[in-house]
Amino acid sequence: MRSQARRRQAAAKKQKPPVVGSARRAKPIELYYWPTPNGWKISIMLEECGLPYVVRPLDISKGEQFTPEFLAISPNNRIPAIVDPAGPGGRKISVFESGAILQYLGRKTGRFYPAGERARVATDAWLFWQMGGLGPMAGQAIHFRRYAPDKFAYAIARYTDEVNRLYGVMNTQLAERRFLAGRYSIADMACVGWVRLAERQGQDLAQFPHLRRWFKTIRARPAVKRAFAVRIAAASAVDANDPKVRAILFSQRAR
Ligand SMILES: N[C@@H](CCC(=O)N[C@@H](CS)C(=O)NCC(=O)O)C(=O)O
Repeated sequence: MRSQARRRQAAAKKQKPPVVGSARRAKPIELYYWPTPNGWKISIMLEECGLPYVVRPLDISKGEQFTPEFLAISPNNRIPAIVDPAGPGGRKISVFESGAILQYLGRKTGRFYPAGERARVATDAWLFWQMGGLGPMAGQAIHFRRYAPDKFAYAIARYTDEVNRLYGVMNTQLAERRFLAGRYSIADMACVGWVRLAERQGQDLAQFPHLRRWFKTIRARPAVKRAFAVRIAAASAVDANDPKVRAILFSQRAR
């Protein structure tokens, strides 16, 4: 009897404890990050969900997005990307594309990404609207307004107008809803960083009162404040007029 008990005790010692609850979250998610509207989406979601994470700054002005190690995680050579040590089946997973990361974290936590089909469809629609519309158009508006070597009037007008139209779409949607898809969700998190840079896109929030109210509401959330407060000193020192930086960021072709 006694030896049987000893054997059981020895076997129990050998067995690793099941990984559950907070223990499972002991290993933080790695966030490959640079402080830009696409990067902010994910730091906001991680902060909102209270998920432990570590920031891995990836200096896109120095070309760190092209290292083989990073390309294995993010084949599009863009931030953000995450590595979650506790992915599906308890195994590590890496995810790139900010929209896919938001959906992944929403499914993982069950937060800010409603499970009910109607609410999920609305959330997806606004998330894809951001990914395919607001993000790319606002990015081009900023590029032609701030970074293009010449002031191409046609390009500036085209992208500034399109962003203006998109802001109008949000403003109309928000006239009767607190948030884009009804309740606060990953769709709002995807958009807020772009609206934060409205001025650089040639937009005045005074023209969009409902959008401005939405922006102020989200910006006041403690998690959003924490996400915006993540400082990367090297990023503030980047000089977009430095020819080396411009060659890395603005002349990319297939490799
Ligand atoms: N569709 C991508 C876009 C990501 C993106 O454009 N990231 C920029 C920073 S906001 C980047 O990494 N740029 C690096 C480069 O241009 O090489 C996403 O949403 O994740």
